[in-house]
Amino acid sequence: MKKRFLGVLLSVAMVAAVLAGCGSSGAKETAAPAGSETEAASEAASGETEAAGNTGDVITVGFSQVGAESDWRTANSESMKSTFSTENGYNLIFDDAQQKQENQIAAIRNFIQQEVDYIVLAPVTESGWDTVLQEAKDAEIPVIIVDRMVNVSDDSLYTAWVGSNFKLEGQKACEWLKSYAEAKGMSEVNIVDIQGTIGASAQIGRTEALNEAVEANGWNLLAQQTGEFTQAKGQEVMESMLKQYDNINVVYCENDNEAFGAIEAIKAAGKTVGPDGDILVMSFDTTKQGITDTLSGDIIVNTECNPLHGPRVEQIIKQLQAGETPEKQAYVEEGIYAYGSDVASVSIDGTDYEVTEVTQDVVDARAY
Ligand code: GYE
Repeated sequence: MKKRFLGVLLSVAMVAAVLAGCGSSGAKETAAPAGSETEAASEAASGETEAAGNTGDVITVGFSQVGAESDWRTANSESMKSTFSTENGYNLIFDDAQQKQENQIAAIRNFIQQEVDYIVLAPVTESGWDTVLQEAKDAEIPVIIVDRMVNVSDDSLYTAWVGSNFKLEGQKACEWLKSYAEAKGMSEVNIVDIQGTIGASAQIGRTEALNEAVEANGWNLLAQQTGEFTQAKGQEVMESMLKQYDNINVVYCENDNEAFGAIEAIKAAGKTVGPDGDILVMSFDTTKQGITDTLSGDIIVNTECNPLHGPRVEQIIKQLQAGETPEKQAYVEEGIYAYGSDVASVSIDGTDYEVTEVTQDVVDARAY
């Protein structure tokens, strides 16, 4: 008797779990795009999903992620996955585009076919989205852009965006360098720029800020080349720059992983990094490893770029679910982290931004 009752309960739970995998929109059972993971579906298959009281509440989110190029990206993917979990009432279809826009476009078309409730897009580059976003709009699926921006002719092609002010990040880094160079009496700034993925907002903003600072301060910009936000490419590019120029004293890496690669290349070439070394390494992101390298001085300044967008995107979805209008564009607040206390703050367009000296406590507090 007891056994039979349990059996009935189990099958009810399994049916509910399978239903939960279908999403509230009654999504058709079409195949997920290649590289996609459907959380609820896989958990339902393994029988892990709890019986949901009201399966109609499950929200299906299709997330097109750029790739897995950096520590920042890993932290960002984890934030999205832990927020849009089955336990939190979501069916997340996660697609890794391996840094290719064509894969992102294919993923979005699949999400549309599957009639997901929301499409979330972390776009690899800014341009080239008009057609596919129009398709999503025609299908009446709200699109939320996260992290980098899209450059579209019509703003109504997306519902909301949340991410960083990449130009401001670059300005903070450059103002810091200007003050540091003054404080240290550096007679010349011979700088090279290892850029991010060309055409990505994070690259565009950070490069633009550097170009303006080079102009304004009379720095010597020796070379500028993409490292595609990866450690391997960062190392390769730094190696070749070191071969070409023997007077580099600053490298502006547009993310932490490029900085890790650049540091390897500098050390392999028999040169040193750090406050008393041959080359100052600048970086962006402040991931755990990045900030650890800032504590040692290997990275002299690291401008924060926050990857924890999961809860921010969820907030937008909650507002939409409640019939509210989320902010069209929202910037995340970010800090500046440096080795030592030579520069206390920087000022950009009349606003002061405090510089945090990295200590072991700061490193310990960094979760990703
Ligand atoms: O800085 C980098 C990542 O778009 C903000 O992309 C993001 C950037 C981040 O690969 O590490």
